[in-house]
Amino acid sequence: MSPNIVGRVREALRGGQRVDPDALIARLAAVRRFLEAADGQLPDTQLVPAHTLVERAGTRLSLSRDHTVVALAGATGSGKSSLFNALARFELSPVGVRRPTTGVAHACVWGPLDGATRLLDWTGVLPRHRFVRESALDGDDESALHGLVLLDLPDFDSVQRSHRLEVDRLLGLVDLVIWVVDPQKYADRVVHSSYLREFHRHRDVTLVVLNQADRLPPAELPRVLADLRRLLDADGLDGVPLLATTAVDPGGITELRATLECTVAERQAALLRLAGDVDTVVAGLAELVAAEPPAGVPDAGPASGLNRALAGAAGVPAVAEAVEGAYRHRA
Ligand SMILES: Nc1nc2c(ncn2[C@@H]2O[C@H](COP(=O)(O)OP(=O)(O)OP(=O)(O)O)[C@@H](O)[C@H]2O)c(=O)[nH]1
Ligand SMILES: [Mg+2]
Repeated sequence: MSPNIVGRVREALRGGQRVDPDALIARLAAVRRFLEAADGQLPDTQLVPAHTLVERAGTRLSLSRDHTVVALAGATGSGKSSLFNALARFELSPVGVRRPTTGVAHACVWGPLDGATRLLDWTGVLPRHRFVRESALDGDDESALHGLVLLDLPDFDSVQRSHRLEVDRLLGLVDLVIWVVDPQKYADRVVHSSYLREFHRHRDVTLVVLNQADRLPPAELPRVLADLRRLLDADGLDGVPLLATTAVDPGGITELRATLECTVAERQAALLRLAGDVDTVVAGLAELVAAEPPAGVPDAGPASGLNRALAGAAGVPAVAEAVEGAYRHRA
């Protein structure tokens, strides 16, 4: 892969932005202040996403920041386990003809397991499905991927409810998602409406691969990639990196591997993921505050407390102004 492509993928993955950990922590503290100010003022049920975020972000940031947790997600048979094994260079996760094959998540850690154990405990991947790639022991040059925790997920469109639950749980935790689609099913409605579209605020930590590229006549590949790009744009995922892969050919994952090397080296994915989560929560809270002022006097103490906290959480004055405007209007 040329340095140019690596650079472009890297730029696309973080939208040219870096997340400053202190700024992120300050925004999370502001969400916490908002929740304190909103206690008893706004309906509890509407505050659940913000409470969940504060809890989850606190845990993720307290666990290893040297690791990047990346999930392979997609429909059954798209080739998630095959890509997992190809990246690990070992047959770690069974690939089968029976569908669906993978029922619970499998994990592979590059580098020493010690530092990643608590992180893996948090993801809930069972110890017997955890594997280690440690270059010092196996002699391969895997050092560029040190810090990667790769997860092979079950199928998200599964006939098995337990598979879908496992996928949804893990998609809420991981730092970056690689969506694996194949030439036959890349346009399926459920992939786009139930999943990809939901991730539009996480564009910076989203990567899409068209796997099984070898099954397409070479002349067809650009057309299918262009069609998939059009669908991704419609999902609100314009600009996300889109790569073609062939899991059954060692040369067919070169770009994907190089992209993961960049991602791991930058150590930004966890922060970008959480920043996207804060954006999502703040957008929901801004609507809520604008729609429902606290009981009693609208712009007195509690209201300005909420505004100040939300402004801090938003990290952008525009949201604070919009919220303040809504209060003034009601007053
Ligand atoms: N030709 C070709 N076959 C592939 C490729 N990737 C996967 N396959 C085959 O596609 C089938 C499904 O692959 P899996 O890796 O088990 O797919 P999966 O996404 O993990 O499926 P589930 O675990 O059921 O969700 C297997 O027979 C693989 O050998 C590829 O790039 N090219
Ligand atoms: Mg599988």
